[in-house]
Amino acid sequence: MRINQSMENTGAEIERHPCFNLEASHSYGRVHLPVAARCNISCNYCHRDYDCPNESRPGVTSRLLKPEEAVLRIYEAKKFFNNISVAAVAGPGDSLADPENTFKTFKLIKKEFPEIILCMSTNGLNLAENAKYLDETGVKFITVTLNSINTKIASKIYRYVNYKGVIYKGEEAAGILLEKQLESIALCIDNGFLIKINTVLIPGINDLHIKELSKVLKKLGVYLFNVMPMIPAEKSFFHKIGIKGAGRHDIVNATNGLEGINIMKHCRQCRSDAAGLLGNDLSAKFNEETDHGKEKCCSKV
Ligand code: CLF
Ligand code: SF4
Repeated sequence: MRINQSMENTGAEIERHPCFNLEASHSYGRVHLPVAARCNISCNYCHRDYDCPNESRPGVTSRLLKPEEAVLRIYEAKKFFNNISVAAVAGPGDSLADPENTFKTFKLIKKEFPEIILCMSTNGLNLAENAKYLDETGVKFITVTLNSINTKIASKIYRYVNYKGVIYKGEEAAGILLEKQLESIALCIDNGFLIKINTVLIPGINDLHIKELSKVLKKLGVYLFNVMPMIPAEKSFFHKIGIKGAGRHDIVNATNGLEGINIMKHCRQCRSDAAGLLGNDLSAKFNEETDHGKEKCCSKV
């Protein structure tokens, strides 16, 4: 199925995307807009009092923004750092679990800041069914968190998957999630989206699986592969049973020698309300000075 209308400028936009391009990260910044509260799966390293650890550092509660407040957030961020090239929705839940706010936010930003690149991260469960709307909205850069292509391994990572209102568990849940992830990655790549894969490295669970995973991603035509260390959120299942987070050395060991795929090495595991340069998060600064977000993130699915 061909869905895309407007991918011809993606190449030029990479030059201004701080995550997809290391060079750009030195001078261009991004703003994360925490408008997506809910999640449709349950990762064992996550606790829903905290930001989504797939694209943010756990242990920091966020304030949710309404789409209109998200636009104001960009104006505020620009006061501190003007060279904002990317606006993204990266949680604190999943961007597409309840996509209304995410799409409304993107539409408002496109109108107010047509030059800003739109970016989004998701667990991929609802991506295929939303790909057409993302394309129409002008989103070209998408991150999918894919932790395993083996349902046995994946069943140790996810407590449940809520697909279209039905709760699945165990390998059945892992199978549904994986099928939707692979379907949506292939669909998006076929239609010109630039896809980055985030994989959360979990010692003893998927750390020996990265090479196999990278081969599948290469075949699919993924643009960038980002293996990030798991930081178990306090009160998460992994935290409770004592599974330790991964360190930088685990990432180096797991990604060393991978061939045929670009490896991201400059990820900062940003908060879902991060702003500015990747290496210099401004969110704390303007969170103190402004108070557009009133609702605290503590949204259970
Ligand atoms: Fe945000 Fe992610 Fe878009 Fe970047 S972050 S949604 S691609 S604009 Fe970047 Fe932050 Fe790493 Fe993400 S450094 S956590 S990779
Ligand atoms: Fe938590 Fe993110 Fe997993 Fe949802 S996708 S359960 S918010 S880590």
